[in-house]
Amino acid sequence: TASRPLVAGNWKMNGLKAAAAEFGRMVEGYGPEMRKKVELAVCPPATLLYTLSVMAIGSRIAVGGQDCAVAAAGAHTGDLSAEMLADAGAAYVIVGHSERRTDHGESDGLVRAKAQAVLRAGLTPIVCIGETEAERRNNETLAIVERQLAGSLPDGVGPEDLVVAYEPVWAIGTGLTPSSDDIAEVHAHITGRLFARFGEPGERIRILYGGSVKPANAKEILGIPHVSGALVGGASLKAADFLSIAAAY
Ligand code: G2H
Repeated sequence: TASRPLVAGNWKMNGLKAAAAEFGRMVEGYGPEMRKKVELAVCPPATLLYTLSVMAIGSRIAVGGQDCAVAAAGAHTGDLSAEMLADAGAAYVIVGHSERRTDHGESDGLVRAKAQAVLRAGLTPIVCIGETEAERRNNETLAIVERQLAGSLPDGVGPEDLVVAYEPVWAIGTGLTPSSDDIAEVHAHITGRLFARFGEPGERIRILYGGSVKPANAKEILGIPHVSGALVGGASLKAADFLSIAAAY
């Protein structure tokens, strides 16, 4: 439920069948004590989604997709709908990851349509936003984040419906992270915008931090006010690292 923080792994385009063994170690390591404190989710490539969702039965690690199409079905060769991801066992779908925005030119409007598709399928979108290095240098971070939020989030959502992930583009996969003060400033700003748009429930929408989260910095980052979890890329591929990040709670 939305009351616990969420640590979500984004495997990106990594993971062959053998990676299921790593997921098995995550399932084993996610014991009752950890479950009380933190929700875990893993977003593998879609080819592994069904396999992992079957392995996850009973463990309560959620699985999710990394993207989806806007339409529910039809003539869209190569695309996967949110309904298909739901059918394969997904509970979450990441939308608007910066790699999608960059590699596939996804606009805020398209990301919003995808988030709506995820909601239509009964799943929870994890909507990603974040500034580039140039935008950070020009002191545009808060303005960019505000614009992306306004354009990418569907209307009428609350803390049970949707998760926001703040991922500064320059911190993704680079080993660089903003200072804790900078993360705190952006998360407080996002919280304020969510309150302005959705009222009091908006303030309880979980806001994950993403970008080079690893066991060594998890405790500090997850302790920052208004950070209600993490979206973890590279460090989510190994069960030991992923569980050690979750253990920061
Ligand atoms: C940011 C993150 C996961 P990493 O993209 O979404 O990746 O943790 O490898 O920086």
